[in-house]
Amino acid sequence: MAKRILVTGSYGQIGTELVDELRNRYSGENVIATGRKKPPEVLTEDGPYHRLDVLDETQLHTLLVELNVDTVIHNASVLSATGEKNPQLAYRTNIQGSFNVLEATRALNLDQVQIPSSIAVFGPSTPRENTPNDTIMRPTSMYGVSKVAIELLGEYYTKRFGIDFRSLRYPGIISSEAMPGGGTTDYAVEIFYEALKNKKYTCFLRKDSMLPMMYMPDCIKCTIDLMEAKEEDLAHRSFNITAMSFTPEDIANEIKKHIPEFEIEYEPDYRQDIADSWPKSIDDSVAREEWGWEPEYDLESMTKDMLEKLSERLDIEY
Ligand code: AKB
Repeated sequence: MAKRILVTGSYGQIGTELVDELRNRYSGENVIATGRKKPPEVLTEDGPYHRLDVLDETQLHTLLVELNVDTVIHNASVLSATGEKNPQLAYRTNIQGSFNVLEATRALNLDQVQIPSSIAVFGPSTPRENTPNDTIMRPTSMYGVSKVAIELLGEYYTKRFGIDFRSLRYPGIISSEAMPGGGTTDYAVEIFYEALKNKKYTCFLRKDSMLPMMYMPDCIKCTIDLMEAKEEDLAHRSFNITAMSFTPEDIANEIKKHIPEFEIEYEPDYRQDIADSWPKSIDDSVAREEWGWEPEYDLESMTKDMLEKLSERLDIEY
């Protein structure tokens, strides 16, 4: 049966490419892009776009009913760095917004809801290497606190009301289309733009800050694979996922293989504290076992592809 999928945060870093791939698979009219702003043209070309503020419960319920939606992917979120600057905004957008989406899923008896989580659910007391799926979650950032709340609320709603809630703990996502906004891992995208445009980059993290990362094609794949997984195969509802781990120095060295004159400097700011509280590497064996997760890109293949795609889009040779 064809799904009717509503995506919030559809013009964000993940939303833009997710909507495009979902429309390829489920046809344009079955994938409803939403957001609070006027959308970029690409989101209105092949399917519907509706303005939606998930903090407005009436508007949310009305849209879900009128458009006959059965699945929601709720991507709208304030990320870690913005969340530290404005914790109140992160609380409202992430916790209240997700609560409204869970409540709508329950009240309207929708088939499934997927709300992203993050490696930010972990904190300084979590084992930082090969962090297991089920371990200590005591984050010290507002973003992390909001993501733990989302996971726990979603799992509570599944147990208490029988809704089908699913969640992926995204690592840093690297992409060549929409820019990320307000995250701690954003450096891993900015570095490519600066390498191509200016051949140098000043990184806001220390050179040895190791973090888990993933290239966008793998991010889209795991999001859709989890959505399509059979519910009876899932013993968990929230999953660690990763594809690679690297430091700013590692990625700079990889870029230098293609752009030898590229230079990097390090000026750590407040985002360093956030990065220092997160895992260096992630154990995603639970996702591999329960729904067959397997990433395709590593640091080398991601860097090569990013530079090719971005240089074409920006029309800069290297
Ligand atoms: C961020 O840096 O805030 C996000 C994340 C890891 O969830 N990219």
